[in-house]
Amino acid sequence: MSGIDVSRLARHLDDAQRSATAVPQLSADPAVDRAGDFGVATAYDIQAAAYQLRLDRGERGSGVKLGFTSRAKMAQMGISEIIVGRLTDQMRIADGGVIDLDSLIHPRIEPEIAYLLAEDIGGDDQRPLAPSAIAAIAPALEIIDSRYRDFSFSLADVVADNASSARYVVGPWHHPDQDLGNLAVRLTVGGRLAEAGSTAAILGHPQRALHELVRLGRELGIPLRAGDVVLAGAATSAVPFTGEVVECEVAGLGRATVRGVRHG
Ligand code: OOG
Ligand code: MG
Repeated sequence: MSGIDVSRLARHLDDAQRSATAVPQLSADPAVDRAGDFGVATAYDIQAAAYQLRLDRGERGSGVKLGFTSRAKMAQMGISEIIVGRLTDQMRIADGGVIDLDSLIHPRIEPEIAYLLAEDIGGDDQRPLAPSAIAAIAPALEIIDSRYRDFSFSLADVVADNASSARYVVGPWHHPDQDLGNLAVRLTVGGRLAEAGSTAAILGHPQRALHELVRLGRELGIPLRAGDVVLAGAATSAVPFTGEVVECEVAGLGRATVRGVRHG
């Protein structure tokens, strides 16, 4: 058994998030190293404990996100395993809304596809994902903000840090009958093209990300509920999020838009 103090590390990362202060990687902490095996299983325990702190403060779970489902993201961050993080209502920003950049450390932004779940999934139910489980699809944006210095981490570090989740924006919902298999994705910053790709970059088809999520959710005991938003993972690299208007446009689905503002 690992002697790692899960609740202490959860509070530590939660404090870093709330005070927008970067901290050293847990994997580089000699105390963590001495305490035992800081592996992915322990990291998910830390993530769950930190998520519980948010719920205890009155935030409500609003869904989950996948990380590293595209080669672009794997290559950018040097990690090649699919990970899951939790979303809450406090992280959600209205489409066209504004994000206070002073509340974040070194935010980056990336284009996403969002699914809206129509049914509870998982638990003892071993059936594969049915098409009826998806209520709607939408273009989305994710703002990630690693709590670690220099936005640099190991696999266990980023899992413990809730997969760098910070904020997300969902564009207009569409009926899920459109095939998401190979749609052009464009990320523009201040009207200029910053990244371009295809939904096919997400595990060949974003739907595969959902199947991976069902598998991982069962394995990790993360419930998926009707009404949850699922972010399938960015199709392109993330870019720094500064005080400009950023748009994610997905062919046939329209766009999600957000603006960053700094007060300090
Ligand atoms: C981790 C989160 C990865 C994605 O879409 O692949 C992610 C990170 O890049 O810091 O959100
Ligand atoms: Mg993402």
